[in-house]
Amino acid sequence: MLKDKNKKLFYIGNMDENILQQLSSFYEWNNATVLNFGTGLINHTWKVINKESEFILQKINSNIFKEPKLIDDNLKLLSNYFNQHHPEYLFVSPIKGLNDETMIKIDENYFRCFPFIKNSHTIDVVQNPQQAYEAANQFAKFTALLNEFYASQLKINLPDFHNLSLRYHQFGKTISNGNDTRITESKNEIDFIQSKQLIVKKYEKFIQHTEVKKRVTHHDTKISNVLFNESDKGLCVIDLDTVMPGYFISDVGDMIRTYVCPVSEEEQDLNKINIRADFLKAIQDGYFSEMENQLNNFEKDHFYFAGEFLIYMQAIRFLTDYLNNDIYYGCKYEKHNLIRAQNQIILLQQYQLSI
Ligand code: GN1
Ligand code: MG
Repeated sequence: MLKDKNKKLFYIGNMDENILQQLSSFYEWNNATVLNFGTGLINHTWKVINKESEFILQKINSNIFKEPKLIDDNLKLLSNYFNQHHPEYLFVSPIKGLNDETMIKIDENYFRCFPFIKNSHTIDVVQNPQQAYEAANQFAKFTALLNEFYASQLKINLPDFHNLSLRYHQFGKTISNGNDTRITESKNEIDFIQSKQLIVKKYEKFIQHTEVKKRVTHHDTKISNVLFNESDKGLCVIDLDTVMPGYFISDVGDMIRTYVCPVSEEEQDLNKINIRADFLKAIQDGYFSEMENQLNNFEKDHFYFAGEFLIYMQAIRFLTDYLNNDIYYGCKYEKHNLIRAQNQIILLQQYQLSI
């Protein structure tokens, strides 16, 4: 806990005290309480309670987002578009600091601060099909409202983020260059990934098809990236750092990956993994309620494939990271990324049996 003579900041989180003092002058916080917030794997997030106002403060992981400025540029483009064309849409933009910037650089750290939307909440695991419907509807609405927005204006802040061919290729390199002990230990998982290479081929066929369109895509559609109101109606989507031009299978796929199973990728008891068919149906209904008219038949035929694509890619990403000594996702216990990969492998097997 930290207390300063001039500015009172009550700090209960894992941030450098000196950085926090500097930030508080950009945002004029006084008498504020700063708490750890959220469950994201990449960026660090805090909630700041300053008198009557509440904020979400986020530090961008610049090991992953090499040019954090690009995120800021994209948010500005989107915010301007929504203001002009859909002013009724709740688009949560970062607020300006006293220097008039929406991104504050302190030493080598990049921060931004969002207003906390009153009476909103997020959820970590989807509990009922209605929540799945609402979330899918919100992600679809986001893409649908941006139909006329020229997607290729957006900066590519994570090149090849959902490029499955490249992820598979990187995985292939890692099984010869990675940590030898871990490679031997992960033989079953490596064999499994290789046995499903057909998914890569299907992905390549999909993206090469002339009718497949690139649209504004969120690329991280887990349920915790949707704001809900008190009656569990979706309000809007958040965590827009990975918004880039992309394919609808990325967004639908990550929803399937994270909503159809009653437990998350963090679950270590793999017996708890199963597919909830009614939740899958809810994702489809929620997504199509906004996007059905914008997708062509070829795309619609790949609705279920989206789940295979994304679960498989996430299994590859966790396993590759394990074999690379956890450099990307980090880990909270030994074998964390191996268990995450096993979790996604079981999920993929069960999903393929269910469709
Ligand atoms: C990362 O940080 P978070 O949890 O929002 C990752 C996603 C993965 C997810 C797996 C930039 O998202 O792609 O699906 O972890 N984001 C990045 O939990 O790599
Ligand atoms: Mg995210």
